[in-house]
Amino acid sequence: MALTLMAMFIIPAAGLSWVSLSPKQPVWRAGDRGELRCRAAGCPDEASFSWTSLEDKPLYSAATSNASESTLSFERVRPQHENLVLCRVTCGGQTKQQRAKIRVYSFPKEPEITGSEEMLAGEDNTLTCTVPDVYPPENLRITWLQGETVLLEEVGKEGPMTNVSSKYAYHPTADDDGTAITCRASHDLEGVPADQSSKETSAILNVLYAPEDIRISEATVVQEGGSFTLTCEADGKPKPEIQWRKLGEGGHSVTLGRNGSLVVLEAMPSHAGEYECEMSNAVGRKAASVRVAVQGPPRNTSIVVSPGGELTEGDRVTISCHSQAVPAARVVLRRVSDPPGSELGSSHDSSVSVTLSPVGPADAGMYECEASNRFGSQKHSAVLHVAAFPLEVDLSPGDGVIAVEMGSSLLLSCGATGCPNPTFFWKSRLDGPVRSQVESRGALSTLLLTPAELMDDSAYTCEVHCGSVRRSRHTEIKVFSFPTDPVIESAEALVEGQRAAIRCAVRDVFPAGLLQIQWLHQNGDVLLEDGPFDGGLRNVTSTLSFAPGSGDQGKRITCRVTLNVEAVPRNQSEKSVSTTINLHYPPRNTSIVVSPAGELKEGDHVTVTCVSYGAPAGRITLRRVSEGHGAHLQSSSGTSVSVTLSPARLVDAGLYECEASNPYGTQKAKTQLNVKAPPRNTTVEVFPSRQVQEGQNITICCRSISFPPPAVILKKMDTGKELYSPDGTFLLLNLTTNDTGSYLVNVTNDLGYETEIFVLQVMERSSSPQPRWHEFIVPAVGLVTTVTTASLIIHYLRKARMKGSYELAKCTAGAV
Ligand SMILES: *[C@@H]1O[C@H](CO)[C@@H](O)[C@H](O)[C@H]1NC(C)=O
Ligand SMILES: *[C@@H]1O[C@H](CO)[C@@H](O)[C@H](O)[C@H]1NC(C)=O
Ligand SMILES: *[C@@H]1O[C@H](CO)[C@@H](O)[C@H](O)[C@H]1NC(C)=O
Ligand SMILES: *[C@@H]1O[C@H](CO)[C@@H](O)[C@H](O)[C@H]1NC(C)=O
Ligand SMILES: *[C@@H]1O[C@H](CO)[C@@H](O)[C@H](O)[C@H]1NC(C)=O
Ligand SMILES: *[C@@H]1O[C@H](CO)[C@@H](O)[C@H](O)[C@H]1NC(C)=O
Ligand SMILES: *[C@@H]1O[C@H](CO)[C@@H](O)[C@H](O)[C@H]1NC(C)=O
Ligand SMILES: *[C@@H]1O[C@H](CO)[C@@H](O)[C@H](O)[C@H]1NC(C)=O
Ligand SMILES: *[C@@H]1O[C@H](CO)[C@@H](O)[C@H](O)[C@H]1NC(C)=O
Ligand SMILES: CC(=O)N[C@H]1CO[C@H](CO)[C@@H](O)[C@@H]1O
Ligand SMILES: CC(=O)N[C@H]1CO[C@H](CO)[C@@H](O)[C@@H]1O
Ligand SMILES: CC(=O)N[C@H]1CO[C@H](CO)[C@@H](O)[C@@H]1O
Repeated sequence: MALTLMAMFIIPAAGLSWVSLSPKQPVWRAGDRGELRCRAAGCPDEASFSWTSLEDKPLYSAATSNASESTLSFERVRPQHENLVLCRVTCGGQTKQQRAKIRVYSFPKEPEITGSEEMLAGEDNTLTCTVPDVYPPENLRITWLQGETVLLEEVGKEGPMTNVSSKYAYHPTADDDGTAITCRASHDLEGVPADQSSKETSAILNVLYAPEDIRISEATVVQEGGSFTLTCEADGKPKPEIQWRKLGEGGHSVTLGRNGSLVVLEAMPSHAGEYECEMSNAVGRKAASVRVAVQGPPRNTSIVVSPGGELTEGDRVTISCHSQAVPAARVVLRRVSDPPGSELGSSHDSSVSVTLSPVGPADAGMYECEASNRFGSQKHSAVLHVAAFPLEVDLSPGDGVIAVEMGSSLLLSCGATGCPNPTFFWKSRLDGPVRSQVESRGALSTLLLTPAELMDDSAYTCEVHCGSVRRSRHTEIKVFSFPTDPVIESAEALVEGQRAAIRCAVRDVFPAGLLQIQWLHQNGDVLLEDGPFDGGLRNVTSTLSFAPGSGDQGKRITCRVTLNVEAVPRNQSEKSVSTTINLHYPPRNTSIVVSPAGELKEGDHVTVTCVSYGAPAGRITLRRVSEGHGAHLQSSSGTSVSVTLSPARLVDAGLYECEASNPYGTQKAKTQLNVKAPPRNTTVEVFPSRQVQEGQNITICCRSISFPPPAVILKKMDTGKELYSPDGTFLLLNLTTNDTGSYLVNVTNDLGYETEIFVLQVMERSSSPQPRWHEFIVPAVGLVTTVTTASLIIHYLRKARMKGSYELAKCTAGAV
């Protein structure tokens, strides 16, 4: 639009000679008043003025004009007033124009430095330099200077009016304190007057730092009662505060004053010590110390026994003496009872200690410490109590006499209590070395006697040494030998009434002189006391001469052997052996016993026993005697023999005989054994024949097996007539025909009966010839057996199956 307007008005005109605009390139300071004057020359009339902003913003001002000039004024110039301004003059149709470029700057105040007021030494401190209300900021240059040295240069950033600032990191030292730093600001916009273009400010650096470089007075030595002053100073900002304290032994501090100097007018021993001066300010603290020695006579001299209390021998004890003295005292530690001039220890530095290890009762007593320096001396004493070792010795087996069987082992244990490190010594009676094995370990020592021998028979002493203490225990060892039980030996057999010797022997006895042998009868009688015997190790025998009576049979005789050695337990010191009197005599009371007793029947079971009493038992024989012949049944050595009949048979009947014999004699016993049986196997024989002629005689033989012997009855069956025969033989004389008929033979004993029937035929006398013998004899053969008892006869009748095997005994025709 403006350009369009311009084109419209650039037309040559007459009358208006020129237009001036001044100033053409004003540089105004913000806040000042500024004006542009536009004048027209050559205009006859009243010229017309117009002001136009050529930049895209208002003019922010109004013009005042008269006929020849116009004034555009800015009461208070501001940056927004910057513009390219056009003044157009119109005069009589003629228009002319001029342009002016308005520039504004602002740089009203000196730079301002902050951050220098409280700087910390040794750290980065930020210093800030601020230039307020600068325009245009890009024309402002800030320069940090220290003396002539440029530390930093910075230029502002383009923009509206602003406060331009620069930060500078400063790392000061204590030395920088009080020095100046300058911030220079220069505005290099063209047109800014020289006296306006540069401003600067200086600031004094205030650097804070911890106390340093302490200066403290030197170590002080003062005599008691004198005065001393301690001084202390140090650099530091802010000014350090001073605090004095005395360092106590336990680290306790005593504040004495807050003054640079510490004055003590009258020094006491308690003033001695280390004094610390502490300097402190807000930034930090620092301390230094100084020793003060107060010279004087030794003080607080003390003797200390450690550990305290009652000491036991062998302990380790330290006796120390300390004195407080300046100058250092010579301290001497001695035992009061020692000769003058002797000392246990001494030193020149106020302290001495002596260690007694191990301490003994001899070390007990009063100890004294004397500390001395040129100002005086001081003594202190302490008593040392030392108890001897509470040594106890125990010997096991205990005190007294110990009996040890030869060949066995004995362990003597010697124990020590109340002693940390005992030494053991074993001695035998003659103070000689001990043969046996000694083993000592710690608090125990053992003496092993193995195997115990006669030479070990001695007294033994276990002596224990423990420091100053010696204790011993004794024991006496008696070796004995009594290994076996006695043995009774009899050379010959004891025979009633005959005197005989019985020996009791005991082997390897020691000491035989203490051996006692006693012979005792079961009834309590002491038969013999034997002993003492010859000493030494012996085989001992005692002989008892003894005539046994019948009443001694089976009684016991005891040989009691006693070894009267002290301390041998009774079950080892007394041994005995017994023997039973066993008298010898011939067999006695020999008898036969049949069991079960009473009547014996065939088929029963029966035992026949023969018992005999003899010593020694000898031999016993049982036999059966029948018809003069002895049948051996059983024999054995011992007191009895028996046979069992199972079952008993008739043939077992007979006389039984028992014979017992030993070297002293023989005895017999007999008994009859009967076996009962009812009649059986009855046979009847008629001689000469069952067919006879009238007038002849016949013999009837009845045989039967039976015991007891039967009664035989012959009965004629038709008439009932009976004949009795005790022996089974009937003699019938002068037979008649009437005798013809059947006959019954009844054989009876108390166990039963058996019958037999036969027929007899009596023929009338005739001339017919007699039958021949052999016809009758051949079919029957009789056998008669006589059993032992003479008065009774058993008819043992058997039908022979074999001709000629048996003999015809009693019942012969001729004998009838
Ligand atoms: C216009 O004003 C200026 C100053 O204000 C003065 O010097 C000048 O004479 C005036 N011109 C006329 C024609 O009045
Ligand atoms: C410039 O600094 C002055 C103080 O010096 C302050 O009042 C003003 O607000 C600052 N101006 C700007 C733009 O920061
Ligand atoms: C210390 O304090 C005493 C009195 O309190 C004063 O007389 C003296 O001058 C002080 N010394 C110093 C170094 O300040
Ligand atoms: C020395 O002894 C005195 C009293 O006898 C005592 O007050 C003082 O504290 C002792 N000193 C030390 C350092 O023990
Ligand atoms: C005792 O007798 C036995 C043999 O019977 C023999 O070996 C032993 O040596 C004897 N003892 C003594 C001490 O004579
Ligand atoms: C003796 O008797 C004691 C107990 O009284 C027993 O311990 C020991 O074994 C016995 N000794 C013999 C050899 O019998
Ligand atoms: C032996 O017989 C006798 C009588 O002769 C008698 O006194 C004694 O007791 C019998 N002995 C025995 C063991 O039967
Ligand atoms: C045989 O004799 C006995 C006793 O004498 C009798 O009891 C029995 O009856 C007789 N037997 C006969 C068959 O007669
Ligand atoms: C009778 O005797 C015979 C032999 O002589 C014998 O064989 C038979 O057993 C006997 N009879 C009785 C009952 O004993
Ligand atoms: C024939 C016969 O021998 N008769 C005798 C029988 O017995 C008597 C008496 O013993 C004798 O006298 C007979 O001669
Ligand atoms: C010896 C005897 O007595 N004989 C007599 C046998 O019997 C006859 C008749 O019975 C007698 O006449 C005998 O005298
Ligand atoms: C010889 C004899 O005595 N004969 C006698 C047999 O028996 C008859 C009758 O019983 C007698 O009359 C006989 O005399």
